[in-house]
This record gives sequence, C-alpha cells and structure tokens, in this order.
Amino acid sequence: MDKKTFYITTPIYYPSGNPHIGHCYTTVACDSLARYKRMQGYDVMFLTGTDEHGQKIEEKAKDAGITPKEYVDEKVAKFKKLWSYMNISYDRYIRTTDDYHVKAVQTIFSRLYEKGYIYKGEYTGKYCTPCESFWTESQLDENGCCPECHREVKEAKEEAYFFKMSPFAERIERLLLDTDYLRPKYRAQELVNNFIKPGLEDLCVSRTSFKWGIPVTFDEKHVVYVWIDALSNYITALGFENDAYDDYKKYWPADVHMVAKDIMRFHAIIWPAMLMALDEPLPKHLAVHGWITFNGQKMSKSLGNVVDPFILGERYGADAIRYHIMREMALGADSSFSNEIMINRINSDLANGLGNLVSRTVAMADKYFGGTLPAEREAGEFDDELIAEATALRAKVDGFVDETQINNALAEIFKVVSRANKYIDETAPWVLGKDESKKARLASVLYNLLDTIRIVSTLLSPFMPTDMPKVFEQIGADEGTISYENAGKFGVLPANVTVHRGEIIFPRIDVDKEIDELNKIIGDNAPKADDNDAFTPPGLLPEITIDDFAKIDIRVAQVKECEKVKKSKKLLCLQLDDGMGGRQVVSGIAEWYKPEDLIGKKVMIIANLKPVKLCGVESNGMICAADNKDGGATVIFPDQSLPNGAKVR
Ligand code: ME8
Repeated sequence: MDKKTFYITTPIYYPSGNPHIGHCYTTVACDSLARYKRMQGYDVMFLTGTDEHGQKIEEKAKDAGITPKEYVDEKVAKFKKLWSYMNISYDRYIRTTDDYHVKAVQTIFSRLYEKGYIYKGEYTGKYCTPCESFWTESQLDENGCCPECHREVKEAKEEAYFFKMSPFAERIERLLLDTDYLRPKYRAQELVNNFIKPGLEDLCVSRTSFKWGIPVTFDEKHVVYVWIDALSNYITALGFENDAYDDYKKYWPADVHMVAKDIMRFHAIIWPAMLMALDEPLPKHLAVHGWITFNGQKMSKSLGNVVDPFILGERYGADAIRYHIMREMALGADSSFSNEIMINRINSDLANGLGNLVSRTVAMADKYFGGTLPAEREAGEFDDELIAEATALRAKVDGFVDETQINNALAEIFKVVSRANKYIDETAPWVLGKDESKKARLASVLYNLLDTIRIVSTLLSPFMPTDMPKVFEQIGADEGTISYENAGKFGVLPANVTVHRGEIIFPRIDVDKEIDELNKIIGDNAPKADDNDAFTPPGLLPEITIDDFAKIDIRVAQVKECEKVKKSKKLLCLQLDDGMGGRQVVSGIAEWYKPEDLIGKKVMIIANLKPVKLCGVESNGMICAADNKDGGATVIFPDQSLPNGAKVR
C-alpha cells in the first residue's frame, strides 16, 4: 500500500537581506513537523525556497552595482548555509528564478487570462514600494498609509492586468469561517470583516514600471505581480504546469502552509482565490504564527546581527536555539526574544531538566552496576505513575503536532522530563545503592528512568535532531529501539541495557557572564549600514514658513493611564498629564506598544489639533512617532526630566 503523504511548506523568503532568527522560526518549526511526520511513517515533502523577483531586489542590486541574479545568488547561498547549520531537512528548495518555475507561472497567468479571470485595465491607486503591494483607498490605515507596514504609499497609475476576485468571495468566506483551514481560527473573522465584507476587490497582478519579474507572455512589457509569482511556488515546485517534477498528484493539496501574520492575507484570500480560478484543490491548513520581536519590534534584517543565529548556535548549539524559539512561540501570538530569556530557558529545561535527568541516570547506572543493569527487578511505589505518563506521551504529542501547536508538544514532553526528575527524588536511588538487598529495586528504578528517557528523546528527536542521537548513545538505545512505534510503548530497552557515559550534552550556562559576552559581541556586530534594510525617507512636503510652524503647538506630556480601544487592533487610548489639567488622546500604535510599555513615560503631543473621534473614542491631540525601518512606528520619547506641558520649539 502507498504511504500516506504529508506536504508542508515555509514561505519562500525574500533574499533582499541576510536571513535572521525570525526566518529561522518558520523553517525550524516546519522542519520539526516534517521530521515528526517522517518518523510516523509518512511520505513527506518539505518545501522551502526564495522569492527572488520584484522591485525591491532590482533596486538593491542596482545600488550594489550587480545584476539582480548576482545579488540573489549571493543571498540564497546565505539562506542555504543557515539551513544547513540549523539541520533543516528540506526535500526541495525552490528559487523563483528557476526556469521551470518561470515558465509555469507564465502558463498559470495565461490560463487565468484565457478563463477570463485576468483582464486588462488601468490601475490608479496606492502602491507601497517596500511591501510591493497595491492598496485601495478603503484599505489604507487611518493615516492614509500602507495597512501592512504603515509607511507612505504612492499614487500609481498605469495599464495593468487585474485578477477578478469577487467570484470567489463567498467560497473564501466559507473557507475561513466554516472550515479549519485557518489556524488559529480566531483570525478568520478579522479577515472577513477587513477584506471580504467591504467587497473583495480585483487585484492588480502585473507591473510595467520595472523589469525584474516574470514577463507576461502575451504582453511582454508587463511582469507578473510578485505575489502571483511567489504563491504559485507551492504548486510549481511539485511539477504543476512543468516537467521538472512529477509530484503534483502525489502531494497536492498541501497539508500545512506555515507563515507569519504579516502575510496571512495573501495566503488566506489571494492564494485560495487563485486555486479556485484554476479549479485546483485548496490546501488543507494555513498555520499563522506571530513575530519574533526584539525590544517590541518585529525582528528583521536590520536587527539580524543583534541575535545572529550563527553566533547563538556556535555558543549554545543549533538544537538549543531550535528548542528555545519553538518553545517560546504560541500559534498566533508574538514572542519576544531576549538573550536572557533564551539562556534561562536553556538552563532550566535543557541543562537542569533533560540534561540532568540523562547524566544522573547514566552516572548511577555506571556507579552501581558498572554500566550494565542486572536482570533482577523489583517494582515499587511511584513506578506506575511514571510509566503511565511516559506511555501516554506519544498520543499527546501527536495531537499537538497535528494541530501545529509545537510549543505545546514540547511542553508535554518536558512535563514527563520533570516527572522523571521527580521520580529520582521520590525513589532516592542513592539510598537504595547503599543497601545490597535493594539492588533489584535500584535496577528497576534506573531501568524505568532509562526507558522514559528513550521515549522522551525519541519524541524530541524531530525537534532537536542533532543532540538526541547523543542521548540515545548514552542510554544505550540502539537503532532497533528508536522508533515512533516504540515511543508509544514502555519496556522496550533490553533488561540488561548498557549505558555509555559521555560528554555533558547541555552544559549549564553562567547567565551573567554570558550576557556580558553577548553584549560585547553585539557591540562589535552593531548593524552595519549596508546590512540594513534600505530605508527610503518619504518625499518632503511643500515648504512652510516659521509662522505656519508656529501654529503647531507641540507639548511634553506624561502617560498616566493607557488601554486598548475596544474593537480596534490599532488604537490605544491614553490619559495624559499635559500640565494643563490633563487630556485623552487616541493613537494608532497598539500594534507596537502594549499599554504597560507606555504608562509613566513622557511623550510629545500635537496639543492644538482639532478633536476627532476614532472608533467612537474622542482624541484631543496626537502622539508624535516616527517611521522605523521595520515598517512600524516608534514613539518619540523626549528627555524624561522635561516638565509636563513644556512647549517644543
Ligand atoms: O514575505 N518573526 O518573504 P519574507 C517570525 N516572500 N517570523 C518571521 C519574522 C519574525 N520576526 N520575520 C520573518 C515574504 N519571518 C514573501 C513570502 S510566500 C509565497 C512569499 C518569517 O522574507 C515568517 O515566516 O519577508 C514570514 O511569514 C516570512 O518570514 C516572511 O519572509
């Protein structure tokens, strides 16, 4: 009988800068799921790759004085190096500059045109260059900026092809609301409200203002919109509309597309619409995770050096990094990265938890039995509970893996690690070891521990593929005992198992010393100008006189209270002490600041702005913030000793 298949994909990354720890999360998470499914006996296809076209790449290559292809070749090598370092077991790597993909996208575009879903029109609208996205007026944020990155958008007008989305609106709404396509499901309503209810607008799918893209075969001055090109990768990589591969029938529809929230809309709406228009089956699940943030901002290329995965990996091992980022990230929510949290997590879970369990157990088997357990046994108190928990673990992990809840799968595994450590304390083998008549009981205790470690490390091996073989070796688990099937059973190690003491697999880290060291490294590796995402300052507004400026009253004020505005993702409502009796201001910064980040801080406000109501809440002024490189806004905090009400001039 043919094996069941499992097809999982990461997004294809933009090689417009170097890969960073944010990219690592999705790739490591998909790798772990792919490995888990392989262990379960599935025929797995794990796809990753790079999304190499678009204006941003064209511009970066031009700045670097090389061709776009030379530019992406160099960056792709860096992505591949990182994936090899992180022990990523992808089955296929797609580059959108690969010939077969280019031709297949051209065919897909032509097919949609012939079917009448793509038509020629004229585009007048708003274009966000950093996001390479077109937006309609109604989609812009409250400041008239890009709803994704909140940077300024440009008026654009040109002949263009459009993809008719409206015929699929009803089906997409049902897909989002009535099926378990989207994970977590609570995001579905927000998508429906923001994009489908206002009327699903036709999507502009070609560009004429730059060349670095896939030409439309029947109208060569147009290149295919980068998202149509990119999304198609999930099927072209299997051989859809090309002869390079012949796996489409076998693996499509995908079991899981995993992406971060910034590109949820493309995968939840545009991608299903494309597949519906092509009359192809829809993927089964879209798992959307949050961002790894650093100091409250999305981790991005410009912050990459601060937490360079190579530097961290060299210090603590690739598996410790894999473990930490997967353990921290809950499906759907952001996870804030800090070296301190990471080191504490490595110490508590890996060094004190698993590492200690393995080294104590192996050391005792060595000490009391010369490394080989005798066959005599004596059951005792606490055994049943440990054995029951260890035996039940596989089913629990399976459940979380199937729901793409990796952090919860890991949490279950580490509950059993803690249970086993507690079992050592309960059974006190060092006391048993002193009494010749308790040898059979001691052998049972150590056997139960070794077999629990076998189950734990087998289930952990897809997540930590480099270090678990070291555990197998130390506990004397040979290949025959290490399998998914055996991970569901207790008593698999031979009765007279022989352990092998070895290196400490997870050494304890001295937190203070390590943080100092890392700070030194960060100092040397402070983001360099050429590593940064190019930040294009928006064009200057028309000149004003000093008298015009004098009309704007900017004041220092202190945040006394702050809360999210109900029914709005973006707005915070702040109560300010402005030195003049206080006021309420509503600000569109909820995506980047939590209320507690702001309470007590002094900020700058435009104090004489005409009051408005935002989402029904009155706002008397505006908080000053500046666009940051990551597409968000950073509040401008003045010198905190300035008095409330001080005038800025
Ligand atoms: O969007 N935290 O590519 P991209 C967590 N080419 N994940 C992060 C992250 C962070 N701070 N930063 C990036 C694109 N990611 C398109 C995709 S797919 C058809 C085309 C991860 O290089 C996350 O998976 O900007 C996110 O979805 C992806 O990188 C975006 O990578």
